[in-house]
Amino acid sequence: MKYEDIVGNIISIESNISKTSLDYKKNINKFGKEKLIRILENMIINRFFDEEINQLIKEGIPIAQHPTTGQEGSQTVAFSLLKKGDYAVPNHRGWGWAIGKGLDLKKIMAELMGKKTGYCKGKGGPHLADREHNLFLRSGIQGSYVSLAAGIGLGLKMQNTDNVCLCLFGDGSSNAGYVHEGMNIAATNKLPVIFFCENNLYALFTPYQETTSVEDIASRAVGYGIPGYIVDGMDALAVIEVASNAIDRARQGLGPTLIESKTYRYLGHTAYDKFYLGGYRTEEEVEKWKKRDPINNFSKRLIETNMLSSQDFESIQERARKEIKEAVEYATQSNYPEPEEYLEQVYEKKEVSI
Ligand SMILES: Cc1ncc(C[n+]2csc(CCOP(=O)(O)OP(=O)(O)O)c2C)c(N)n1
Ligand SMILES: [Mg+2]
Repeated sequence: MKYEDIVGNIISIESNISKTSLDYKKNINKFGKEKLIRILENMIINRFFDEEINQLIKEGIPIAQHPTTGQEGSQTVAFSLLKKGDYAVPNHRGWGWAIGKGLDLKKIMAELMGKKTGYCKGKGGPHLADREHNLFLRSGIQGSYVSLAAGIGLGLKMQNTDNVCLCLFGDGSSNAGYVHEGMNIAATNKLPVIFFCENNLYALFTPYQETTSVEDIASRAVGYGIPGYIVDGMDALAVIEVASNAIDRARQGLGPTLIESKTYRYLGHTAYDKFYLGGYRTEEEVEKWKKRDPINNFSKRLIETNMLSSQDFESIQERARKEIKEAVEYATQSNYPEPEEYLEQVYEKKEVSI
């Protein structure tokens, strides 16, 4: 605001909220059968992959797992919209970002089991990364990756490409200091970054209201001067619409968008969380969210509009189960790295003159 406008006045600042209702039929036609079915496939693979890992853990195979079950309409969908050259910056929650970005299930599973056939030769475990798909590493420092995404965005802008960077973070992590730094830098420099916040109402065992002062994280976009959207994360079609627009905007050099996807994890914070049902959340609350299941919702809409038949839906599920079984076999049969290989890829070998 210009100084002259302030003199003699008190200025109040308000953010306006507007609602646009979704035209499902129009959107289904706009995005087309092939794309929508591929996204549904990813969501189903993600759900079964989670189930399989939970089962492996029960059988005594140690895998660090933060289940995505319930959130497939959210992160899995958003990452499925990226091109191969786009950058993906994930958080700790689940594998929807890896599956959406098109990584190979066999190599994901091998990495999670610490095998040398995995994406990081078994040394990353859940901290997956892959150069070929421009999947940045899954960091353990909550929120830090938001400023890393801004750095990637700056790199992309300097390279003058039309690739974008999609960054995932949770409601709890949204309160870390470097989230503000990253968003401010991205907004100021119009960097091609999409900030995708999954608000699943809990950070570990703490309800959202106890950690966050605002009702909607998306409202913070106003403070950065960028567009902010709240979207139903249980509704794949709504996420496709909002995330596609934000990706297009970033590709066109118009800068970042903050998306808050309201979603819910059906299971615990990790596979070892024993309190997620009836502990820090009521069974009624969990059941209420399950009624809006993202896979049921999306497949129903596709069947209603004749994009998908019930038989096709069955065969997608069969294929997903088969692929996951093959991934487990591949990972189980693969070897662990040799002791002498553990320090490889840690330091670069270089001649130095002193
Ligand atoms: C800087 C930092 N603080 C604390 C933790 C411990 N921690 C791991 S997951 C988590 C909760 C994250 O919650 P949220 O961002 O809402 O994501 P969600 O797990 O709900 O997907 C916390 C606090 C951490 N990993 N890093
Ligand atoms: Mg959360």
